[in-house]
Amino acid sequence: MADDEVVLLDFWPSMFGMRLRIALAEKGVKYEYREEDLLNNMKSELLLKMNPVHKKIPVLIHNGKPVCESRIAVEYIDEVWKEGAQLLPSDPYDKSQAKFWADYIDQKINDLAYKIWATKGGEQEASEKLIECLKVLEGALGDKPYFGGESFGFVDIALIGYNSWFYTYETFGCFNLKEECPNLIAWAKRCMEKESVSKTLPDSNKIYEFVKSLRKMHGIE
Ligand code: GS8
Repeated sequence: MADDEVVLLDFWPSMFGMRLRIALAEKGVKYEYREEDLLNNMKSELLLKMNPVHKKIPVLIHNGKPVCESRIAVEYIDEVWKEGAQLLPSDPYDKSQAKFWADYIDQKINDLAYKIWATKGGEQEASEKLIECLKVLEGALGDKPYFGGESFGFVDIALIGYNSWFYTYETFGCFNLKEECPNLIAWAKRCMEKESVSKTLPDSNKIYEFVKSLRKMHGIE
């Protein structure tokens, strides 16, 4: 796989993009990172060509061929680069469970989180619902160090990018996740000890400042 050409179309605050960055780091894959200017809605020709259906980042381009949708791309990375950490379990049942929880994350978290920071008025209800979902995830984690058990994997990758956004949700939603979900926060801290994660996730304050500027742009503040 040494001659592979790997390009990632991404946008720095994206928790979806972070998934691919972490997965590629876990596998030790070298790639070219290309930042899309989504803030000014200036999508590159390459992005429009590689993801003509959704026109969204992240897109993994492997030897000229695009893989869209972050969960699908993480699974692809796991299958193509067998060296490095295994991200999805081989056991069919365990794999189904990992996919179930990653799907739960995508069905629930982002929409609620968006309502917290991008709207005025609905923050409290969305915050309560988000905390409920995070508690469900905390239950799924149980006493294990990572969602899949002893090693960092697919569900951890699906969720951990949100850790850089939690401070923003807490600030605009007026809640404290360490009080609400202490085990989940301990899990996030554990994940942050991994280089693939700590080197990928932007600083929480940088996300907060970014969100404040978005709110200004959209006339929320
Ligand atoms: C979501 C990607 C996405 O929302 C995935 O890859 O998992 N289900 C997809 N990408 C956003 C940026 S992150 O919020 C995006 O590219 N938005 C541009 C647009 O909507 O035009």
